[in-house]
Amino acid sequence: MHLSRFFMPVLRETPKEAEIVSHQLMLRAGMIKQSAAGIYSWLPMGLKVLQKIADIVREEQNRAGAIEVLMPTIQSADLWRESGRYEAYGKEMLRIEDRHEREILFGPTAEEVITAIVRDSIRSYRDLPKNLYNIQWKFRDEVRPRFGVMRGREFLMKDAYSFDLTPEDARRAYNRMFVAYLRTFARLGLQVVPMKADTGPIGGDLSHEFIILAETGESQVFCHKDLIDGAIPRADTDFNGDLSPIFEAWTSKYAATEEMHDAAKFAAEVPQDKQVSARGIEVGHIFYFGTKYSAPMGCKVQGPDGQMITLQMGSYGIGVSRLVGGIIEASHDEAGIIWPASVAPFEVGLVNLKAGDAATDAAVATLEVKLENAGLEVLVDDTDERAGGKFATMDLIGLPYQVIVGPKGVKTGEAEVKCRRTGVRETMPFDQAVDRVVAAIADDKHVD
Ligand code: 5CA
Repeated sequence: MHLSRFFMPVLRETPKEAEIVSHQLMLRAGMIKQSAAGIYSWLPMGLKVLQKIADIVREEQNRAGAIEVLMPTIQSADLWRESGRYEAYGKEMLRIEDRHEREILFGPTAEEVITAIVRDSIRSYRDLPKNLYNIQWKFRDEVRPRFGVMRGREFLMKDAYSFDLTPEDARRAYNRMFVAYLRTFARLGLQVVPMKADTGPIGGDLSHEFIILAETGESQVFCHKDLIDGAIPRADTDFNGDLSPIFEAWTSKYAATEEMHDAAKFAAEVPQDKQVSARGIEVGHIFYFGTKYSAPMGCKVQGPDGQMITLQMGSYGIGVSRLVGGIIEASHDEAGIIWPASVAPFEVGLVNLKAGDAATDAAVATLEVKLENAGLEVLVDDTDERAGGKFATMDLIGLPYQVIVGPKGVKTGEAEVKCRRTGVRETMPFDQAVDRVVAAIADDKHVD
């Protein structure tokens, strides 16, 4: 992609309305544009990141055995009356009336929709277990939408729903999602701690929030320090096997959100030098709630000995659009964003320091082809802005590597390679620059 033809409306000034750094940087890097309070358009740079995050979430859901569906954004009020949640959900639900004066709503979550699907299509215990997920826009009429995409009103969520015959099977389903989440967040370049959490309007009594520790987090959290870089399960983990040792390893040490925090227990269980009390951003939340929806909605199947059994359910959310802001909160410096390679909108920024100079243009074109043939996504800065402005823009948008080519280097056949994260710059022959960047990106993306 050539910057001169792309659409990346960067801002030089920090917008006053943005309180936290991720919101400021997303606006400055031309990733999003607010359309109404808590509602955003995703511009190309933002959309690319959002899609890459969704793809990683999808891969790890599939690996764990979940199956993708796509449910509507608009749901019927009657369905929510079946579970008894229509009145209870309160003002966060956007209630709409259609032309026939039928009550509909913009879904804030999808337990009712999925429970009706499974109720009407699964008859026998032989069809279980099932875990169905979708990545779909949700709407919650938050009292105080703020921090850009971190607390929006319209936001993209991955929501998965598990259906099992027994509570023991449901616990296994819970563990599969728990492990999938550890892998998902690690691949997104995040250190995330699962913490005992309150279940709120979703319900149930077993629940974990997956939390990024960051100063701008909306909630106070408490945990054992060792959990901050705990062991990430490998890709070849057997999701049909017993995952409880992994669950135990991560949950035997203290970790709780403010609502679940027990100060006396924290003091007793965690040595003082291991006590972490910090702000956190919730990027995922998993729930086991048994028959809360399946019982009132009549979601049951025929069991092995013929009688009807009400299904055990859990639900598992990831804030896909919130993660865009969350990753920036966790990874930036004073010059701008520092994308982990796995979600970077482009992997390399190729800077032409003298666009219009035939020899420099030719060298840049050759490098572009070589990098793209190696499988990398390249953003070529072919504009006629001055060098200082180009460097500032590249640092702001945070691509993991920059390859800088000017007339001097062209004479000696050399380019400068800059690693955005470390800031280290090195001059080397063109081919070596390509090899260096290709190897470094592969290395950055690698998670066992
Ligand atoms: N049905 C369950 C699980 S699928 C559920 O809705 N869970 S939730 O309420 O915890 O939401 C799941 C995730 O969506 C949260 O962990 C959070 O990352 C994200 N999320 C929730 N509200 C917002 C919001 N207003 N803006 C952006 N992301 C949000």
